[in-house]
Amino acid sequence: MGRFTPGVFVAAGLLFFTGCEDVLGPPPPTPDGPSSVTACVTDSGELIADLNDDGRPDRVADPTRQGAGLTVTFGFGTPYENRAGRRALADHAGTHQNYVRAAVADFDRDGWSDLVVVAGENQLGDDPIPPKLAELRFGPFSNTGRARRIRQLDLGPTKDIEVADFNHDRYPDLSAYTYTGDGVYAWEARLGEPGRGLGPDTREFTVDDTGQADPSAFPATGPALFSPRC
Ligand SMILES: [Ca+2]
Ligand SMILES: [Ca+2]
Repeated sequence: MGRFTPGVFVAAGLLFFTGCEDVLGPPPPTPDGPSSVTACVTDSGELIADLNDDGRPDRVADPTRQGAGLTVTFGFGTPYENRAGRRALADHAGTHQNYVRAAVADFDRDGWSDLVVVAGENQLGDDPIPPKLAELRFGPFSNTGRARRIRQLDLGPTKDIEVADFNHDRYPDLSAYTYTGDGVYAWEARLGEPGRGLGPDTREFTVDDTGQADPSAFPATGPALFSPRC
């Protein structure tokens, strides 16, 4: 009793991070119901929704449509505007991974937009490098990308991601441009499903594994098909 061992310090450190009581703050409390802000999409394809459940609309923009330029403006159009790019939304991983890609959509259609984050080392050379981080964070999520409910995704070595519509149901899907090695890329689809959104058990298929797939040819639907126009 009372002896501090390295194991005690490791355990304390794990509690510190899993409890999210560090400078990046905690995730929003679990909401009682859907957001009071109705999600909509602007003429230029930006999603307007309350992502962090503070009652103020937030704006999601990604001019690249491939997860590489995602920026959220929390409190958009209010005196409380606060911008967060994909690295800030990736939590601690955002500051020390070579690449970070992020996408936002309400994948499980519970009325709260969700955040997908993929991060790791850049793909280079013969062997694919699995991502260090591949997560679906169920909304609402904080200005630092923290959520109470997180699901690990089995995305392979990934270069780009985007919100897409493959099977024309009401659930947003995810398009992933993945590295299969030796300079060859494949284009994969992960289908959003009721209740689960995305996960290792949701349906997936390869759209193109010829190595010729050009990410600029992705069906760049973004969130536009899944929310009404503003
Ligand atoms: Ca908000
Ligand atoms: Ca959701």
